[in-house]
Amino acid sequence: MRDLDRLRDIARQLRRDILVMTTEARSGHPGGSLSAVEILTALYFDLMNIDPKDPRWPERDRFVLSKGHAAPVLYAALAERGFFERDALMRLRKIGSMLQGHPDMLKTPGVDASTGSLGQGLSFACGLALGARLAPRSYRVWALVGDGESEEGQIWEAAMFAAHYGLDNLTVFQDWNGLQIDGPCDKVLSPYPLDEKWRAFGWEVAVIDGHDFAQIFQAADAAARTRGRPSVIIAKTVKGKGVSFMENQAGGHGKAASPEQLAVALAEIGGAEKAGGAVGGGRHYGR
Ligand SMILES: Cc1ncc(C[n+]2csc(CCOP(=O)(O)OP(=O)(O)O)c2C)c(N)n1
Repeated sequence: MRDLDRLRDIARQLRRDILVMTTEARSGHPGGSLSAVEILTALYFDLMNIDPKDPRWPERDRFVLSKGHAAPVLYAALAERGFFERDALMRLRKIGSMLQGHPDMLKTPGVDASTGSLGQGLSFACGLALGARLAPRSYRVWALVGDGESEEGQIWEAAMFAAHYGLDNLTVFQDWNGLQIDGPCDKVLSPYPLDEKWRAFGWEVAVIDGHDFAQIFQAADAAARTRGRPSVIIAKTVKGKGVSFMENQAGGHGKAASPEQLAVALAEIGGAEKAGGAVGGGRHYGR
């Protein structure tokens, strides 16, 4: 039996950490991180077979953050899961820090793929999934792809590849928040309708509310049972979810909250400053 209340508490903590670390860095991408919080919480605190004490365990499930600019949500999940100390979050985007603006698999424990150049991560995930079959190993591969990212042609080449090789150990979440850097995806270069496209490419498709844990688990469990083809879970989300002045705002794509805005945002998110945690850096944001 899954404890969804516990997962909601973790999600709240990840949201707080995303906001605090980006404000501290004075840069980064809170909106596209906040939209994916429930997906990463479900992955790192339930779905994935991982061991924080052994980040390079060969049998571990792999996760590829194909929309690499959402690094803050990945770092928040990894810290909360125990891959590294929470203090590290406060060095996001600092020179020499292991937490760079985009994930670096050579620097950060728990990061399986270096990403940030949109469109490439799904191909990397396909390679990992095919590699599991050839090794053979029983791990699953998970990826998170943006809807704006899906305007990249390479996403669809990877989609074709995964279906051609019947990569049923690959599950993709697509963060359907409707926005990308310059505005609504359907105005910039429409990737819609997403479900019909994936189906046409030979994928098993589910469409869910990406903030609803019950729906995430139902779709992920169904994907794990699917044989002979890869699965995509198209997750309807809200960019900036949880913070009134960040929700559905394309303008804030790569903009951190000011310290004053942060206090308001943390009050809206709720929860408490983490005891003993360095997030807040002794500055006690949001009190
Ligand atoms: C190849 C490449 N082109 C452009 C960019 C700049 N860029 C960063 S984020 C972004 C928008 C991505 O939209 P989406 O995937 O929907 O992300 P989300 O809205 O969920 O944050 C763009 C164009 C990039 N990182 N890589």
